[in-house]
Amino acid sequence: MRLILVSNRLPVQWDGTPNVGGLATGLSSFLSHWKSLGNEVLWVGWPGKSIPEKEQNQYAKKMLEEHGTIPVFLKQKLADSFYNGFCNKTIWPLFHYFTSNCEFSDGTFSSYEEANEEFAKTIRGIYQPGDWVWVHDYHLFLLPGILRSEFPNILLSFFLHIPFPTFEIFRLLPERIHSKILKGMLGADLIGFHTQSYTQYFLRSLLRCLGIENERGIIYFQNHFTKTAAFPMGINVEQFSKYASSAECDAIADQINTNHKKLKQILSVDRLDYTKGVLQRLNAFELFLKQNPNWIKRCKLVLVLVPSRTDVPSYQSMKRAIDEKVGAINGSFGTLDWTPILYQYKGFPFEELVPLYKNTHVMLVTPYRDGMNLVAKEFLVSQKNGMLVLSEMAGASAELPEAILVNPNDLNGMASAIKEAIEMEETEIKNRNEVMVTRLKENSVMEWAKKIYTDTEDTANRNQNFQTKSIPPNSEALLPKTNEPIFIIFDYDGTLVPFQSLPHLAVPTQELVDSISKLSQLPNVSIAIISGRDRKFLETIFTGLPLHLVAEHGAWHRPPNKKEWNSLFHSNADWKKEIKSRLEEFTKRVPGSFAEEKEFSLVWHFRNADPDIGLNAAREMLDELSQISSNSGFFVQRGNKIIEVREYGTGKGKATVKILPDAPLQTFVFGDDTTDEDMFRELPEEAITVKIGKSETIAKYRFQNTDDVHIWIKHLINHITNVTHHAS
Ligand code: GDG
Repeated sequence: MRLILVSNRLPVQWDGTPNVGGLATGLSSFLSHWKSLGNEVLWVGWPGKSIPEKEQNQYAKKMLEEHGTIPVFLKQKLADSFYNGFCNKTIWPLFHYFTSNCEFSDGTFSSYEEANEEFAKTIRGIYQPGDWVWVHDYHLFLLPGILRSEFPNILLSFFLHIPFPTFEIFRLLPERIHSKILKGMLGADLIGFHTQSYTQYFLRSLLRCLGIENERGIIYFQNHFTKTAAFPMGINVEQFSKYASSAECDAIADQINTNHKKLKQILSVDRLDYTKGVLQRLNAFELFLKQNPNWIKRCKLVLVLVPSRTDVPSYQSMKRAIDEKVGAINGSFGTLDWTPILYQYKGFPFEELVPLYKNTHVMLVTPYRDGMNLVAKEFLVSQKNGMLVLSEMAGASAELPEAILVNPNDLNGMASAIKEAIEMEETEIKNRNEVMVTRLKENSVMEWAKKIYTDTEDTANRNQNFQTKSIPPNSEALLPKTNEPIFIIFDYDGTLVPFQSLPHLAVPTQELVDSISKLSQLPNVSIAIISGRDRKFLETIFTGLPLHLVAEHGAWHRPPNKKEWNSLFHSNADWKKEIKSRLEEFTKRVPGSFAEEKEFSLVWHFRNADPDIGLNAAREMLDELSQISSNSGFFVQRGNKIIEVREYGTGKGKATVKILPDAPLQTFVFGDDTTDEDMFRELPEEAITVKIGKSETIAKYRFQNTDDVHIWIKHLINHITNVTHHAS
């Protein structure tokens, strides 16, 4: 299988030199493994520079041959507005909770859309069915949606490397932008986040911004399922630990250390960015020295800052502020024979970075906000006896609770954490690190990528199954095959009529009533309406029609042309009183919801409630009632924006069996809800079972909506009339 990896930047820069970053380094082991299984990899991305049009073919050829990469060519002006504009001035600050750094502009968003289209264009040129396409990060939110609309069966994953913010932050994006972002992401089969919280925030934004619900993290949107889940990115543990224990690493570590042998090393390694909280970290170090003068001349802070976005004015002024602070601390605490901060404004090769980690006693990873932070993990597998001080706001903190966790806004807390770490007993450090390292080994970057692949494939299979069941309503497969009598069963709400805000508003059109009437009068045709509705409602709606009516999920039956209702089951509804008062309590709490009482059941409706509050309360109710339902004579079932509590043994399935004549029949059954699955289950194998709508089903076929049912009824009438006509 071929993997097409898509990220804004390629693992090599425009001139072919490697691009330092978590993704390229981390994924290398997985990619080698993937290739060793006989698979191919193509990496699609922007080279980071505009390439003149006449050189593009030559350049693309060279990049493919030498690095297996496919460049996306963006004109300089577009790249500026897309990357420096919308990506770095809007999404990056907003998703890291720096709302005041955030700029909103329709112009840069248009460029963002255009750039995503350019990526799609490049992929269109190479994509072959069967490829796995894996899109990375916030630069390409719209790409999955574009690809899905062009290639409905594409196997497609999306991974977000930065945090997904809470709904209140996300909604700060103008509606036309945030809805496009969410819908774009939903084009993927799988959306991965670093943590459970980011996943929850995303799901909540979907609910609040677009009203889209999820079922345990699975979303159904535009005829397609998307799974969302947390996949904390790991590192290539073997690469780091192997090199860290090599003689070469020790030699370099020794060399670095010669001038400072007796000093305990505190280390900080970051790309220079305001999200990293570098100035605050320096303030904390200064406070630590003030509060603990005994550590003066006994420690040093190695501050590595990798230059980044150097052409952006705010980054330049941040750099100046850091330079000044380092100068001030070194000036006020330093002496001729001791400089507290060793400041390195540059990147180091891997061969020097690991020895630096290994020499370290205290590793400071204290960003204000960070999607994951791989430096913390790399340090842990490379260190000899070093303690990690980690910000609670880094995604990594969810996996590394044995580190000393700090709030980067709490200066005193940070200074105390440095003291605690630098003075911690060796055995304590070892014990804590051992647990974390074991965890990191189990969740390496290799496992991460494999899990993303298998989960994407699972969801794609689910989509495939779903697609194969879908059938047009006028299909031959849905027509009677023999001369045996026909028995048709329809559920009511969601099958014959669409849902409405209030149950009494869901009534059929005259046209539908006429169709059903016509069908019911054809020779050898019987029709049953089996619904959760009460007797009175069904009687009123279908007055005068020769139908079997079954009310309250099978509790009552009225045969065609009869006035009397028979009870199909015996009831002992002792449970109703207690449950009714519970439902009323929920109704008081959730504005817009209401409870409905039927003879053998109680229904709580939350269709008109705030979607978020309604859903949360429904989950709580389901949980609570399920706990007490055993041996209580009732059971609880979730329906479409309702929760129904019903007398035990009154299901539609059992009722269907009771009303079906004991003779050879061709049976057709239509239903949309979980309660209808009982009917599908109880019917003989030959029955034609049809599910209306999207959720999981055991039915043989699927219709998209109630319109399909209406078309089928008309189609059947025509078919029977023609057959009878030809026969006579
Ligand atoms: C995103 C998210 C998330 C850094 N300095 C040097 C160097 N590095 C390498 C580290 C590490 C990588 O860069 C940085 O990883 P981070 O995790 O900190 O962040 P990014 O990749 O920039 O950004 C972040 C990540 O994606 C992964 O999903 O964790 O939250 O913002 O691998 O080793 N490498 C070398 N010399 C350096 O000086 N060789």
